Amino acid sequence: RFSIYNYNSYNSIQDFIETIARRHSDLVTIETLGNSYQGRRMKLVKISSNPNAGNPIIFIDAGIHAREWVAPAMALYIIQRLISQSEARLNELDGVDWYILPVVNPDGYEFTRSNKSNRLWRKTRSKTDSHCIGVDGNRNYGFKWAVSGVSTNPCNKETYAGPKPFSEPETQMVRNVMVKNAHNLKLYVSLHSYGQYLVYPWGFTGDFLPKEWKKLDSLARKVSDAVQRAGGEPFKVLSAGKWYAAAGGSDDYAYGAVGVPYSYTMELTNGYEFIYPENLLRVVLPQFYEGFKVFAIQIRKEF
Ligand code: 0X9
Ligand code: ZN
Repeated sequence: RFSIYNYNSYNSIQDFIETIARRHSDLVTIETLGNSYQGRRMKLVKISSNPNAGNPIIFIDAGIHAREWVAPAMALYIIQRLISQSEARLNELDGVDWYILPVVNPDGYEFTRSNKSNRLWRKTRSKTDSHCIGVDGNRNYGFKWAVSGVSTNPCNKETYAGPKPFSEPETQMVRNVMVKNAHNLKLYVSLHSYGQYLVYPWGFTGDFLPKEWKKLDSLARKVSDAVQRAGGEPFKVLSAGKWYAAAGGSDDYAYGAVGVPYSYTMELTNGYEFIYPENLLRVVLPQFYEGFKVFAIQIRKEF
C-alpha cells in the first residue's frame, strides 16, 4: 500500500499516480514517456489549473540515483500537496504548470529495494559491452560530457559516464521532456540526497560561473531561507562545480544546452548522505515544500 511518508515500491508509486490522475482529472494529466531499460513504464505527471494558458513550466525530477530514496518521496509529496489543498490551487498552481517525474531510474530503485546488499546501488541497470552493469545517469547528459568528474570504466560503481552521451533510455526521456518544452520551461530541479545542498551550474567546472549566476544564487538563497523559516536546515548554496566538478549532469544540460533559465540540483537532506531515515520524512518533506512555494512565486513573477 502506498503511503506518502514512507518509501514505496515502484509499482505502488505508479498506482498512486494513476489514482491521482483519475480523481483529479481537472488538474492532472499523465504522459507516458517510454520504458526504462528493464521495461518499466515511465510516467510524467503534469499538474496545471489551466493547461491551455501557456504558463511557465517547473520541471522536477527525482531518483536518477537509485539509492537516494528521499528524492522520489519528495517528488511524490509535492504532487500530493499540489492536488490536495485548495490553497495550492490559488497559489502554487496559479500561473505555473508543474511537470514531475518522480523516479528517473526505476530499475535501479527497485534493485536497491530488492535486498540489503544492493541498498547502495547508484547507477542504472543497463548492460553494455562490458560484463559490468549500469551507468551513472547524472554523468550521462550530453553537455560537456565526460570532461570532468567521471569514470570511463564501466565497472566503476559510482560515476561511469556511459559509452556515449544519452546512452541510457532514462536520460533520453528526461532530455526529451526538456527539449519538447524548452520554450516554456523556466525552472528545472533535480532531486537527490546528500548533505543539504542547493547547487546551480556550472557543474562541469568550478573554475568559472555562468554569466547569470547571481540570479541562480539569489533564488536559491530565498528557497533556503523559506525552508529554514519552516523549521528546516538551510541549504549550502553554491555552484555545483565549486562543490566538486562533475560533467554530464542534468542541471548543466538543462541550463547550457536547453536554455532553462533556472536550473538546480537539490540535495536533501541535512546530516545524512545517500540514505535518509524513513521516520523523518513526516518532518522534512513539509519543510522542503515551503521552498517549492518560493520557486513558484519567482517563476510566476518573472515569466
Ligand atoms: O554527483 C552528483 O551527481 C550529485 N551529487 S550526489 O551525491 N547525489 O551524487 C551532484 C550533481 C551536481 N551537478 C553537477 N555536477 N552537474
Ligand atoms: Zn544523487
